[in-house]
Amino acid sequence: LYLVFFVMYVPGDNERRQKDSRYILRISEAEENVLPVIDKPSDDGDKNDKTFVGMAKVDTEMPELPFVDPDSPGYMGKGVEVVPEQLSPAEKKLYDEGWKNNAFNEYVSDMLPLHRRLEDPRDKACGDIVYKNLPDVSVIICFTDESWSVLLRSVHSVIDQSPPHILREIILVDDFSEKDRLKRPLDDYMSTLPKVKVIHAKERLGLIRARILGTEAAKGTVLFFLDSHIECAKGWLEPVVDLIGKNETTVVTPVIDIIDDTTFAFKYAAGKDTQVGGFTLALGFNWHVIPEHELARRNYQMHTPARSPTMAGGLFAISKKYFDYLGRYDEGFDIWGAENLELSFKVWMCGGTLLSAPCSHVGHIFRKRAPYKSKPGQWFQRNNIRLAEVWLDDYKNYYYEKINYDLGDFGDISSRKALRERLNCKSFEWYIDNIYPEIFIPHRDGIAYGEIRNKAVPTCLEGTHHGQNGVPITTYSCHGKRGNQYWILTKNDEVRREEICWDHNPVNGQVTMYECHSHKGNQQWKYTEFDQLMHPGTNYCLELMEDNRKLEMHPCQVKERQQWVWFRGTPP
Ligand code: UD2
Ligand code: MN
Repeated sequence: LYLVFFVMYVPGDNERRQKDSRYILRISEAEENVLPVIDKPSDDGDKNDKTFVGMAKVDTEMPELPFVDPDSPGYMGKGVEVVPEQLSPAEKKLYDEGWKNNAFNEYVSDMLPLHRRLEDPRDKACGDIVYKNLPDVSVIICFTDESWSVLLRSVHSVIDQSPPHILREIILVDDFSEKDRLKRPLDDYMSTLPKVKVIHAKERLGLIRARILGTEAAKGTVLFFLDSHIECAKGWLEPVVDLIGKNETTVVTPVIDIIDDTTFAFKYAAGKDTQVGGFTLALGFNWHVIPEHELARRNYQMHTPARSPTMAGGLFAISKKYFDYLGRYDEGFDIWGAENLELSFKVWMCGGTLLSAPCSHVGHIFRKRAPYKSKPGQWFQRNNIRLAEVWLDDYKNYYYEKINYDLGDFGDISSRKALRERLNCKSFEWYIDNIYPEIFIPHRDGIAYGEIRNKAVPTCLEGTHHGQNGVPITTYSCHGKRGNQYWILTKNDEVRREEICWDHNPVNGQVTMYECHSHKGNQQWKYTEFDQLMHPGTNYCLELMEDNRKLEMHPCQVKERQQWVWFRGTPP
């Protein structure tokens, strides 16, 4: 394919031709499994390069979609409300079992057509872009005991929404499911779809090793990994594959929209194409708004691919050759977790680029709990320790402190360390400084640490979040145990704990706990020379009311009820 690419290359200006043909030649000369050194900087995909005519002849023909009744439930991505109290006892039983087995509403999924139609979620500008660098793709979907209707809808949505000449195959890796339906009946069903192959693992591999098994069978130039509870929207494939076609060391994620776990409404999370992946030093993945420097680099165009420090993990594409070069995943990772950060760190530290393609949308069912039998705590922590040991350098200590240095037996990591050495990857510090400078690092970014005590009454400010934005802060007797009374005042004028910040609600004046957005505004706080906690947006200060419990925002005055002191001030 690269050879075709080379032959069909139409020269642009001289200098560029020289650079690019050298790059292409090196790739075509490459030995198996050894990626050539690519001295061309990673393509950020912001130039819509018209000098390429592409690798394969562009055939924009799409498969003909089967008829779907506009009156069918969930049509155009609409949600379906089912009131369990109104179901017959037999149906209610199905409804409950659906939730129990899947941690989403399988009962509703079973009502929806397998080829349901969705709205086109993309930014208008996306529809006009012509993608020309389109190598063929192996889609890899791993699953364990997935819901039948959800799995089938995932597979059909891939086939229905992909140009056939790009989609080479879909590899379904059954990670040792117990449900009988996912054995013979699944094989029979899929045998009617020529591009779909099913591989049954002989033991439970966990999603990480299951993906590796799928990779080994894959024949496409690009691997596109998907979870088994997704729906692809119109035009999902080309914007992603094109970026890899242009540069083999670019790894790309689609925008992940939300399929509601209860109603199956497809929600084009408008905010999601303004966000990229981040993480905390406690090794939690999170989303964060695209920082100003990146908005500027993209000329404030929302349809331009955005650099993303990390990926959520489930939905992304990578060149097969590059995935092999990067050592795929740590095969010592069990069941679930940490592989998304491992690959993200590796891509950036070892010379690649991770981009989010705003014109590509795939919906995913986000669950509130994992449906797996064993406890996530055990394997997840062990995976994280392996990750920290190999990639985090001294930064690993933040995570280790969090788990009280309880490292246990995390197995042999020498081959992973050797990989990092062999690929000559940069330091974690380089990654933080250059790729994710927005990350919150307590000792670097804090000014004051500890509990916040009122001067009039020895009561402390307390706040919880637990995944819920907008919970007001309260007061409680000081307990001196950090926890929910531990606060950090930052150089960026925030009062925060990890990723949660004080947020001033303009409607009722309450101070609430909210995910930090780092854009000041309602999360900006000044600690004044009179020890007041002042919100510059309103010029009001936090005051302890006469009942010694309630908190309110009031015009600033120098009085003890508006004075607060930071105690026991050490960084975490
Ligand atoms: C997210 C990712 C997921 C993975 C995980 C961290 C998204 C949308 N999802 O969690 O892909 O990166 O973070 O590891 O970014 N599975 C198996 N064998 C197992 C366990 C799971 O095959 O032992 C399958 C499972 O059926 C599913 C996929 O792996 O298709 C991901 O699992 P998940 O949906 O529970 O993970 P999720 O979305 O919570
Ligand atoms: Mn998932």
